[in-house]
Amino acid sequence: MKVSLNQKILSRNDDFAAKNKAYFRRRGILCLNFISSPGSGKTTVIARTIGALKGKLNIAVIEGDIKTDTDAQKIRAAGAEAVQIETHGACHLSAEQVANALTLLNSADAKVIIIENVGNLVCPSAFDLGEHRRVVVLSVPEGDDKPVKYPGTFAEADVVLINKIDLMDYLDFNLERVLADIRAVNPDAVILQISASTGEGMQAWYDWLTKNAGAE
Ligand SMILES: Nc1nc2c(ncn2[C@@H]2O[C@H](COP(=O)(O)OP(=O)(O)OP(=O)(O)O)[C@@H](O)[C@H]2O)c(=O)[nH]1
Ligand SMILES: [Mg+2]
Repeated sequence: MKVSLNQKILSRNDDFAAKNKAYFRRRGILCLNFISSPGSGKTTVIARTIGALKGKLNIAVIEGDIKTDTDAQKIRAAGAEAVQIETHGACHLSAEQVANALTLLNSADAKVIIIENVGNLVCPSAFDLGEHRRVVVLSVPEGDDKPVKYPGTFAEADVVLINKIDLMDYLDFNLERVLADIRAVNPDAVILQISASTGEGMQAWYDWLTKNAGAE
């Protein structure tokens, strides 16, 4: 009984994901789904990216949080349009919520839509939102054991951003282990080391994004 209810929820989600995909295709938009633990730096990465690519790549953002619109406010302050979804307790975004958010976006000329999912490394990876690529952010203070503890999320990443590398010297973080553990479940992911605070390593991320958005 429980299995069949889960199947129904996922199949309904897949229907909306297909609609979202069609929406992105019609408009020539690249859609990214950002997944990570709370506080790994998703909003900071996205806000810095908006600032760095202003005038070159038009980015709009859909923010997912259990409560508050503070992340959407940060994105607007960085200069991009943002729609906030409050999930009121749900630990992930659904494709239906994203479909509703798309009706509220005015950015007719957006080339990229970034969806910042609810912060955790478990539930979001089970729900296709219709995105083209998944970006998983892992930050140094979280510890170097996360890829082995949450292999499913890392296995489905197209890009892994190892963030907060400015803190590497102060914390016990075995980078070689992390790289090997990600590679073990996902040989193809692009892995980039960045600091969204200092800007170190961010250019490689901007290059990946502009190339994949067809805006080189
Ligand atoms: N030292 C350092 N701090 C960072 C970096 N990136 C983000 N932070 C800080 O980490 C904290 C959390 O960053 P957010 O961008 O809010 O993280 P988030 O993943 O969006 O968090 P949730 O939306 O709550 O899941 C903030 O205090 C940021 O200033 C970084 O590269 N280095
Ligand atoms: Mg955030």
